[in-house]
Amino acid sequence: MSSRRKFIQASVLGSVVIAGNKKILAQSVLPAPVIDQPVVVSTWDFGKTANAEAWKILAAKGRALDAVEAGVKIPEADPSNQTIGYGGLPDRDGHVTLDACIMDEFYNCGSVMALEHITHAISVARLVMEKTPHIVLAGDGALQFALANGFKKENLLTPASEKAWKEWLKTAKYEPVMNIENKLFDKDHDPMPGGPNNHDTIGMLAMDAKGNLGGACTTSGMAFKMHGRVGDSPIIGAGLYVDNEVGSATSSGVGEEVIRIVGSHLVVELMRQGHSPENACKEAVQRIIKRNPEKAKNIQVGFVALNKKGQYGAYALQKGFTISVRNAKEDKVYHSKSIY
Ligand code: SD4
Repeated sequence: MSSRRKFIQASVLGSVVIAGNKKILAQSVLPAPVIDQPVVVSTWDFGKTANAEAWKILAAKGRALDAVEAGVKIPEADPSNQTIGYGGLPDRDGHVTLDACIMDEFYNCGSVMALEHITHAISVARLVMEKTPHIVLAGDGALQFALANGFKKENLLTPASEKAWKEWLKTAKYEPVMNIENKLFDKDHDPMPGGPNNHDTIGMLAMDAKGNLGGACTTSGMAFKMHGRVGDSPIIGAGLYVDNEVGSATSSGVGEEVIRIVGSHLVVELMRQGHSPENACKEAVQRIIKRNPEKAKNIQVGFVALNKKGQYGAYALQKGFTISVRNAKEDKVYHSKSIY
């Protein structure tokens, strides 16, 4: 509990002693967290199936942290998703390297960077959080840790991703293709059937029945990146941030631009100042534009945020960013607003 909260609660208690009236206590305490209102939000339309898995835990009054881990494991194991986990597109040297992080309601967090050969990077990140005195393990050290904890070494490069890499090698031009309108989405911003599968990272935020928050983020990162490149997704504060007093945020898109502004932490701090989740995401996106307006026109970055009242919102640089939402009332994919 923060010292400010302790102070407020102590003050409230003091006023009860002075007033001797229980009614005053009921009117004066901080608003109670929303209870029995679990919700999960995640990046992109494939977040819908991930949300369904998370929802099983949330609906059974489970913990947000467990829900987000279970949720993002779905796309991690899906070979048709070429930007997350098994079947992710490799780096320019042909290695599939994964980035992931997870954060709970107590500021506990864990992360793996440039992890190879393990599908469920998110579960390794959780073990880093729970079993080590550290927050981040990278590369070979992360793999060693995973193997020592019972994970099995796998080949994550599927024939489809290997084929795409060999095709890329013909030109070897590093030009990230983002989910920009007219490239992957039709005029109504719906994913084009049979279109190239270039969805990004899954970032997932949940609030459980107790009103506690948890978040997870996992990706194979930018396709054909330099070997060893790490994006925003496993960096606490950049690709994901959870503050159980305020809210949570996560991102998808060009990680370098998100790291520069410590994007997810920025979104949470803006919510602390009173911005709605959508406005907070918009401000963060505008910060990216301010730094380099020309560059911002040609890349995609999207943020999604969830506050302590269970309100969610999103904003992106480009059209085409979608978020998936599941709660007791809805199971939907929404198109995010965007600047361009
Ligand atoms: C990254 N934000 O590695 C992530 C994922 C991504 O295309 O952009 N994938 O920068």
